[in-house]
Amino acid sequence: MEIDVQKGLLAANERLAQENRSLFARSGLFVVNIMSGPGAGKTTLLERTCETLAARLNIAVIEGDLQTSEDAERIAAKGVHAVQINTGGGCHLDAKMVQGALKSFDLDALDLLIIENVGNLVCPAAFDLGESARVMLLSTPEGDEKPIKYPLMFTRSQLLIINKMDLLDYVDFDVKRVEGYAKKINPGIEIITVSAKTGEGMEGWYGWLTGKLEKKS
Ligand SMILES: Nc1nc2c(ncn2[C@@H]2O[C@H](COP(=O)(O)OP(=O)(O)OP(=O)(O)O)[C@@H](O)[C@H]2O)c(=O)[nH]1
Ligand SMILES: [Mg+2]
Repeated sequence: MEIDVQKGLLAANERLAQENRSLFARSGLFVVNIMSGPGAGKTTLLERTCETLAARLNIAVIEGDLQTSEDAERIAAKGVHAVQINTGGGCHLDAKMVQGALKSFDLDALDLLIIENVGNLVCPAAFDLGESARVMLLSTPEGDEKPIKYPLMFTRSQLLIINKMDLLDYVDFDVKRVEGYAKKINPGIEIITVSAKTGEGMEGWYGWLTGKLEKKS
């Protein structure tokens, strides 16, 4: 019975995700869903991304959080239009919440929409939002065994960004080990290493993003 309810929920979400996907396609918009555990550095990465790319790309951001509008305020401070969705305790965004937030944007005028999902290593991976690509962030203090403990998120992502590389000397985190685990779970996954704090490696992320945008146009 419980399984049926879960299946029904996911099927209803999938229908709305397809509606979102059609809307995005009609506007030629590239949409990225960024997922990670709490505090891996999603908003920091997006702040720096907005600082660097907003001059040449029309970017908007949807921020998902349990409560507070702190993350949307951090993005708005960079001059980028950001809308906060509060899930009221829910551990992930769903396609309906995103559909509601889309009313705040002129999709035709945008080049890139980035959705920061709720910080959680499990739930967000199960819910399609209609995005063009899923990106997962794993930060070095979280530990290098995460791909085998939380495989779904690694399976569902096209890109893994390993963040907080500036802390590598202080934590037990073997980048090669993570790469090995992640590729075993998802052979097609691309992997880049960055520090959203110092800016190290961020060109790799910008290159990935702009490559996807060019392919789309
Ligand atoms: N040392 C270091 N700290 C970082 C880096 N990126 C983010 N942080 C710090 O990590 C903490 C969490 O960063 P956020 O960007 O808020 O993380 P988040 O994933 O958006 O967090 P939630 O939205 O709560 O899930 C902050 O104190 C950041 O300054 C990094 O590359 N290196
Ligand atoms: Mg955040």
